[in-house]
Amino acid sequence: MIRIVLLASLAAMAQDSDRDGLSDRDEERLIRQFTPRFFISSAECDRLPAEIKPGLRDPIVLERNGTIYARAFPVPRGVEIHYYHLWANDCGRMGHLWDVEHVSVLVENGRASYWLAAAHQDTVCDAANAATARSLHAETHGATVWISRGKHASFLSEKLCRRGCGGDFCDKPEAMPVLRVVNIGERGAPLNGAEWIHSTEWPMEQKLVSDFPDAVLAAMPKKGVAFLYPVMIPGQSVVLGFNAAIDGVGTGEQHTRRALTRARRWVESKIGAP
Ligand SMILES: [Ca+2]
Ligand SMILES: [Ca+2]
Repeated sequence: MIRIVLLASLAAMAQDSDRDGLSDRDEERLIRQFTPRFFISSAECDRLPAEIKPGLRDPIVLERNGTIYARAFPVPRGVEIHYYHLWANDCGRMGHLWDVEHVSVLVENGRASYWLAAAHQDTVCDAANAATARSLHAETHGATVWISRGKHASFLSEKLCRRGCGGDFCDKPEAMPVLRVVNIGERGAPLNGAEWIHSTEWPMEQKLVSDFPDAVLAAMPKKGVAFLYPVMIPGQSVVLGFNAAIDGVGTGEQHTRRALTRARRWVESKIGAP
């Protein structure tokens, strides 16, 4: 009997429900250990990240209650963890339904090595910012992340929170309560009812890729927090002058994707493709 119980508990420890090679137990431990500390504006117009109704193909908001969704998966250098804050509305200027935002961390040998905060991802205003975990003093626990009011871009430094084409503000920051962190599993095996990761109503599925390919690691700042694609900044300074590009995010999709592709090709020509 004892042996049967022991084998059962060992099997539970090794269980890998989302079939990515990382046990449920390790995923849960790492997700909990590295959950960031989020700050939002006290004037935030969409209140808190949303809890999404489980088990449905398309997202439906259950409540705006500070639920964070996470994903942990093995990569050649260790384990990558994504923390998604899903907002029912982008309520900045020219807002829109659904706002899928995230922060990532690369964990190597049990310690965080790099943090990356996505901001206006895949738009001309892309302000992805990154840092070594050491420079953030966040090697063994979550980094501090500022979320811009209404637009919900993520920043690893409060000071950088104005560069997403001038539409980001991290004013009157206050600690955001996190109700729970839910593991969404993987693309082929969603967990906890996260079938909505495949929905075409929001850009969730395309974010289920690694944020730390070799080209990104090569562009990482040695010290402090920096924008990951400095090539974007000259273009952003132009649109910052008109203070309007942020309004076009999500509407001029073809244009922004072409611009992003051109910019990424430039980066890759300098530092090598991923
Ligand atoms: Ca797993
Ligand atoms: Ca996983």
